Amino acid sequence: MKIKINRNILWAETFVKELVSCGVKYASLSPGSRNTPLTLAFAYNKKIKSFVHVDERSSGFFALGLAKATNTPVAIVCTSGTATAELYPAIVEAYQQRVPLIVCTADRPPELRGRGANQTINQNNLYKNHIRWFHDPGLPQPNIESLAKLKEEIRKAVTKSMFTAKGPVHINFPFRKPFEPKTFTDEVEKDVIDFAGESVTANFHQRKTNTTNLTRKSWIKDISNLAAKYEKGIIITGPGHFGKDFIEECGKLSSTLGYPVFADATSQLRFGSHDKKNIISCYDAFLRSEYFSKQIQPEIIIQFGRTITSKGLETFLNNCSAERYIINEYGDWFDPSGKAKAAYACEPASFCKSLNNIFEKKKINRKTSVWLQKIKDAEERSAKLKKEIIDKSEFPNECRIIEEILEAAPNRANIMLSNSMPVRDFDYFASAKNKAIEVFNNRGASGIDGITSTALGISSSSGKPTILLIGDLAFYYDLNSLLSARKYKTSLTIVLLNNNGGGIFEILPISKYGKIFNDFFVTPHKLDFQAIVKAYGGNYHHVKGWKQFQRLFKQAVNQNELNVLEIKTNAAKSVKLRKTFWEEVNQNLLAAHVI
Ligand SMILES: Cc1ncc(C[n+]2csc(CCOP(=O)(O)OP(=O)(O)O)c2C)c(N)n1
Ligand SMILES: [Mg+2]
Repeated sequence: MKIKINRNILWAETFVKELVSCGVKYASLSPGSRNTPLTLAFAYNKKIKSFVHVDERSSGFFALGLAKATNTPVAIVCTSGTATAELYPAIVEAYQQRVPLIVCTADRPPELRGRGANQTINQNNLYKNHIRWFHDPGLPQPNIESLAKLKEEIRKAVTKSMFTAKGPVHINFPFRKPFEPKTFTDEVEKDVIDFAGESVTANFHQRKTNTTNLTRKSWIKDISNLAAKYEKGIIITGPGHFGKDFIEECGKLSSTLGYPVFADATSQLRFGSHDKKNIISCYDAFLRSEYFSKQIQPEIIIQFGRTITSKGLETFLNNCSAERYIINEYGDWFDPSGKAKAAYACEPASFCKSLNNIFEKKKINRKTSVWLQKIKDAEERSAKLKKEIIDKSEFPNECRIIEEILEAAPNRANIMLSNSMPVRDFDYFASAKNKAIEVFNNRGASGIDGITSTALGISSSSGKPTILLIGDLAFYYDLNSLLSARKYKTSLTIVLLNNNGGGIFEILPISKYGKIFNDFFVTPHKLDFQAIVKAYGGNYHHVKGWKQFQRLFKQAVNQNELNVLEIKTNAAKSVKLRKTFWEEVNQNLLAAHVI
């Protein structure tokens, strides 16, 4: 018996079912006509949670947030034309940070391309410089062979985006009208429909790395020999979503070798209940002291995670002759200084474990080295000064807010840090805490676009209280995202630092250029954020003191609503406060002759 079908619908449904069987749980969609088959297939599939955003740019970043928080591939769907280009910023960020996204763009059929058809652009491998894989399955074909091929390509897409080429992948779907389910294009045998509905439960469990094999690798042996020889070593943990395994093994390695761990505030190592005795969080401040940094000359540096946030550490690495090795799952080269010896592809926890095994056998244990003590001493001095300066600082400023947030944040909260000063200030001022706080950022390409959307995506999939620390321009940039906060009643506490423009530029030499500087760089706007937030149905508070902040913040994070706590700051005053901190650290280290 033959059954009437619409081939586009059958194709799209097969696609979505296969995604679900591969473990995809979330999708972010935007409206349009050409993507009708895909949209319907997602909308009718109850095993996938679909969010709808009018603005594709916001949709892309929202999906990025969903994928970051769940570490699973998230589908994005949009129509043809400029809509596809709106996704580009989020794709770039996902590419740079290796966040798994399955980007699905709808396209015109081949006969309508390149001849002025409406809403038609060249979508062939559109994101080619920032995508891990591209596929165009061609027009839908309602036969078992073509459907089988489609399913295979979907499994490939998910495997690549999650494991073998982790990051965003792009599938461009051409569709020829009609799109609606009841407009039939074909009659097919029942076995075609049955085949389309069957799903192969692919084995997409986390890859297991074989540590015994690793110890046989010559480069692991080389690094272990160097570490056994050198007493002066540093472990750097850059931005990354390191889990328990790594934190434990890295702590053990640090302890065995007597190497301090310079932990970026977005590496997850500053927060949690693990042993933090060798975790150093004030390195940015003490390395800015020329006097101190000149005398700290490590022989070896082992670096995990992406490029570090700290300028002080970056300058130090530029001038440092230590043998530096970069270790991450894909061997990505995170080294703006160009001085690293090598970048090796290895899962960081397995790497540490292999070294720990080697050192256990060799009975190496230098827990209390003079080297480690020197660095810990500088850390203690800097931390003490930091506390003193922050405690006596006047309201408002952009430095103290970091500790205020950490103090008031509930255990197991997420904190998303906007680019520009928030992520930097967090790195300078966040001290280690036992609270299990997970830190997120968009430092892949460091855009100030899509930050709120990303935070909303994180909140929507993590189910944890989520906090966003953001400047006024970045907040303005992504106001469109607030519509989805209202629609989905997303819980998000936004701490908005409003210095009326780009405060970051105050630290640049261009800041001496008066009106031109103000008009072309700072770009003040005098926006009334209260009116804007209210228009989107959010709760708004103008914060006028630290005590009030604590009260409002605690109330907001428990509310399951959109809350914006605005603090009106002065960028120049905050610049002065940061400089005071760095100068006092320098003076203290000079006076103490700690070396
Ligand atoms: C998409 C994008 N456009 C421009 C920039 C350049 N940029 C970096 S920081 C910044 C100003 C950000 O201002 P705000 O969010 O208010 O933070 P503040 O500097 O005041 O801390 C700009 C325009 C960027 N990083 N990304
Ligand atoms: Mg600003």
